[in-house]
Amino acid sequence: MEVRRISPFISVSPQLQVSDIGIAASQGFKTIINNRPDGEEDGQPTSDELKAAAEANGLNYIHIPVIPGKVTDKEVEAFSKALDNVKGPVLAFCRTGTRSSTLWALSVAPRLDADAILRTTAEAGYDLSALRPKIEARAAMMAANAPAAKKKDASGGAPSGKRHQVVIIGGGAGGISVASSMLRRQPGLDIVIVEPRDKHYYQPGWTLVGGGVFDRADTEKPMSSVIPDGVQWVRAAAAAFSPETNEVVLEDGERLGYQVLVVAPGLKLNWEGVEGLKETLGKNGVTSNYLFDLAPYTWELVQNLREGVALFTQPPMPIKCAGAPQKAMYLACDHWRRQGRLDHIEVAFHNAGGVLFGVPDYVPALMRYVDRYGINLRFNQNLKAIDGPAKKAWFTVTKEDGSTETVERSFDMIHVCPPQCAPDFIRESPLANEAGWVDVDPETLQHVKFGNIFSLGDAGSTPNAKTAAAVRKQAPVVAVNVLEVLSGRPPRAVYDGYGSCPLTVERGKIVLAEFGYGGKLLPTFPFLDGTKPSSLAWFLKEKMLPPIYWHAMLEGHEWLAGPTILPHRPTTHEAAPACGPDLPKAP
Ligand code: FAD
Ligand code: UQ1
Repeated sequence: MEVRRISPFISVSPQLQVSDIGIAASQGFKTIINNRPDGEEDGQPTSDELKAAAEANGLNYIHIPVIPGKVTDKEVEAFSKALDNVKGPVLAFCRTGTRSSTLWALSVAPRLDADAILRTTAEAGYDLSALRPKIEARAAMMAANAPAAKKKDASGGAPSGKRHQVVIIGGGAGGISVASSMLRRQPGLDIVIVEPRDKHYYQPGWTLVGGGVFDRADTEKPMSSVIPDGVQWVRAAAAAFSPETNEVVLEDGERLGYQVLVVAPGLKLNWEGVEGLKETLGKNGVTSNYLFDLAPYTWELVQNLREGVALFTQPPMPIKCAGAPQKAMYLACDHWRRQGRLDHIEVAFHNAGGVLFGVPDYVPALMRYVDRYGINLRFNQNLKAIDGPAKKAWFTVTKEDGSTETVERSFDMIHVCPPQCAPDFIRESPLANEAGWVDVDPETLQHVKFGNIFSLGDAGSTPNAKTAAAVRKQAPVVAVNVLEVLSGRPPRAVYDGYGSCPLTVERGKIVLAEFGYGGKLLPTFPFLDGTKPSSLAWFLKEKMLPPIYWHAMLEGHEWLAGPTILPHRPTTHEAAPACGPDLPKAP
C-alpha cells in the first residue's frame, strides 16, 4: 500500500486491496473513495468487496468511478461534494492514483491557484501539468457561475517557496509557551512565530493593576525578549489559511509554508458589540481591566468614587478568564469597604449569564462576598449600549418566559467586560467550527480535519476555561503532539481541560478555582482548598504566578504541567520511521 499525501485531509494511492482497508483505518483514515470502475483488470477487487471491508473497519466508502483520461464535470462535482461532506482524512485511489489526484486538482480549482495545485500534486508524485488548462478553465467557469461564492484565495500572493517545520500564529501566552516547549524537546527545530505586536502582555496581571496592587509596566515586556532563541519572528499578522497547500497567507499577501501549523492568536475583544462603548472607553467613568491602557483607569475611578452607582458587567460566555469581571468588582468593593464608603455606593453586577460562576462548588464562597459587599446581582442582563457623557447604560434583560426588555441604568462608574468572539480571520477560515473557533480535538488539540494543524489558548474550540492556566497545561501537550506528527506518528499527549481562575475576593484573599472538562475539580495542591478564600492563594497570585509565567511557562519549564502521554502506537504509514524513539521529556 503506497499512500501519497496531498494535503492533511486527503491522500491518494494506487489500487487498494481488501486487506489494505484495515491498514488504512489503523493509519487514521476515515473515508475511502474508489475512483476505479469495476472489472478494469483481472484480480481487481470489486467495489462491493471494498465497501464491505470499509464498513467492517468503520470507514465511510464512496464509489466515484472514472474512465482513464475521461474525467467528466459530473465526476468532479461528485468528488468535490464528497470532500466537503465526508469525515477526513480521506484516502482516494484508482489504478495509479492519477485519476484521484486529477479529481482533487479539479475539485479545488475554484479555491486554489493552478500553480499551487500543480506544485502540491507534483510533491505527491503526480505530474499533472498537462491538466493546467482544465484547472484554469474550471476555475474561470466556477467564478463566472458563482461570482459571489468563494474568493480564489485571501490574497493571490506569491508563495514564499520555503516550508518551515513549524509555523506558529500568535506570540501570546500560547504561541511562546509552545515554541519553548518544542525547542526543549528538540533543539534546532525550525520554528517561525507570526506576531504583529512588539509587546507581550501578562494579561492576568491586569486585574491587580485595576485593584491598585501591580503597576501596569510589570505586565509588559518587549516581544523580542520572550521569543525563544533560535525561533524566527515574522512581524506580521496572519490573514488567511490554505490548509490544502500547507500555507499561511500574511496580510501583505506573502505566504509561509509549513509542515505543522500551530494556531494561537487569542480571541477578539468585540468593543463594537456594545453601541457607544468605543467612543467613551477611558473617560466618563467607563473602564475595563481587559485593556493594558485602561486597567490603571479602573483603579483611579475606584479611588475617586466616594458615593453613587458603580456597575460591573459580564457578557455572554465564552470569555477569557470568566472570573475577571467579578474580580474587578470585589477588589473595588473591598477598597470602598476599607475606606468606609461602601454604604454610600450602590454596586450592581449585570451578568448576561444566569449564574455567578460556571462551576457550582465555588459559588457559596463567592456569594458570601456578594452578601458582605451588598452587591445587587442582575442575571440575564446583557449590556447593549452606553452613553458616556450622559452616564447611562442600557441592558437587554431576558425574562423567564424568554421575552426581552431593555432597562436603563445611570452610573458614576462602570467596569465593562467586552463581548468576545473568535478573531475574524479564524472565523472566516476553513479551520473554524460553527461558532468560529479553531476546531480541535479536546484531548489532543489536533485539528479535527487537518491533521498537521493544532491550536491552543483562547482561539481553540475546546470547552475549558480560557485562561493562561489552561495554556500552561496545553502547551506541553501540543509540543509533544506536533513532534509526533512531524515524525509521521499520531498524537499521543492528552489534555484534561484544566483551567484556573483566581478570584480576588478581597485584597489578600483568593478563591482559587481549578477545574477541568465537565467542571471536574482539579486542585493542584491538596493542602489548598480552592472553594474557600485563602491568603496562600493570594500569595501565589501576587508573588509566584508572575515569575512562573515569565520564567517557567514562557521558557518551556513545565512546572506541574508535564503532559499525560499515551503509550506509543506504531503505524505502518509510509512516511513514518518503522518505530521512532520515545520523545525526550522537557526538563
Ligand atoms: P494571547 O495571550 O491573547 O495572545 C494572542 C497573540 O496573538 C497576541 O500577541 C496577538 O497580538 C497575536 N495575534 C492576534 N491576531 C494575530 C494574527 N492575525 N496573526 C498573528 N498573531 C496574531 N488567565 C489566567 O490563567 N489567570 C488569570 O488570573 C487571568 N486573568 C485575566 C484577566 C484579564 C483582565 C484578562 C484580559 C485575561 C486574563 N487571563 C487569565 C486570561 C489569559 O490572559 C489568556 O487566557 C491567555 O493570555 C490566552 O493566551 P493566548 O496565547 O491564547 O492569547
Ligand atoms: C496558572 O497556572 C496560571 O498561569 C501561569 C495563571 O495565570 C497567571 C493563574 O492565574 C493560575 C491560578 C494558575 C494556576 C497555577 C497554580 C500553581 C495553581
